[in-house]
Amino acid sequence: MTIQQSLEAQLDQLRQSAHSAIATADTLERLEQLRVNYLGKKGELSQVLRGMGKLEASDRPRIGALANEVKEVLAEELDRKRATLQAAQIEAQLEAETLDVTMPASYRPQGRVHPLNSTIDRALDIFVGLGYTVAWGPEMETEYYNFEALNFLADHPARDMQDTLYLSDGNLLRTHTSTVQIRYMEENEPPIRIAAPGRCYRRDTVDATHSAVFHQVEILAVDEELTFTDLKGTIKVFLEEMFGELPIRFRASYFPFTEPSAEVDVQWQGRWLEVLGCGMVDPNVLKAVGYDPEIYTGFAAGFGVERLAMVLHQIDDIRRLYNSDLRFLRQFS
Ligand code: 2NL
Repeated sequence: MTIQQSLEAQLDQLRQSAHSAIATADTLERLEQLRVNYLGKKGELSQVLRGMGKLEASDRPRIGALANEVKEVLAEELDRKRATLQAAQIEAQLEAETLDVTMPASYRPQGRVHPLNSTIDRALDIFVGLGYTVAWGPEMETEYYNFEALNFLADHPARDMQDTLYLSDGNLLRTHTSTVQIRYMEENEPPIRIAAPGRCYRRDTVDATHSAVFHQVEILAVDEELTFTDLKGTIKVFLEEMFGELPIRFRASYFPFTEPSAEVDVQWQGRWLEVLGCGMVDPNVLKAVGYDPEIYTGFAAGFGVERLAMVLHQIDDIRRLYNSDLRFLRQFS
């Protein structure tokens, strides 16, 4: 066999083995390895061509052309195979990243507004509709804001350690949201109309109708020439919006911070039920915040949110409102 024939045979052999290796390559890495092995600088084709030095000069063009043809054919096969493998790779990636929109969603229970909050919200909506502004204040208070400014005498029983939660530093947990109204009056001149909702505390033994933590909404209006009639009209509108049209009655009562004072009952499902307290702001309270009681008068009212929610929803035990039993709470929307 001549050198020329031997080279031709080698090139043919190279082409065939490369062809089947390329056909069976199943990764891009493997394909690149084949390219380097067959067509790279130190690859098999280069090694065959090194043998061309021994050829007659007249035979070189033929073998050269043949070598070029093998190189081009293999390069083209490599390109085609690379394109196929790349497409398959993208296809596999898309397959792996597919979102299954039919998969069941994770369960997220729907929350509801707590009956205490919905009662507060309803009351505030009514007062905001009447032109009142909602005011907030701290739950930890001083004796001054909780008692003195509200005309409680120094020896009033409510100030007793028996009834009020005092903190070791001499502060206390507010027993009503009147504190918010005192603070508001200190900062604002009449006319004012405010509603003060919030959490209150008292030192009490818990039973079906008492809780050491409870909520209150108080309202306060101060202006020139406000009378008890304005108070009665406001309370009537509020109770009618809260309960619907129903009989109401005012009974004379006593609070340190109002004079005169009254308690209000509604006739609800055949029985008279007390739902709030109210009165004309005591002149001593107006003086304490720097308002002139010769110019201004005011009326105020307060109610316990728990009691109102219990009446509205026929709840028999206040502790249900604090148990966080979802079977109970889910009944209210
Ligand atoms: C009740 C009675 C009431 C007030 C609260 C008040 C506030 C100021 C001045 C005067 Cl700053 N009065 N608030 C007045 C009358 C009654 O609440 O039974 N609450 C549960």
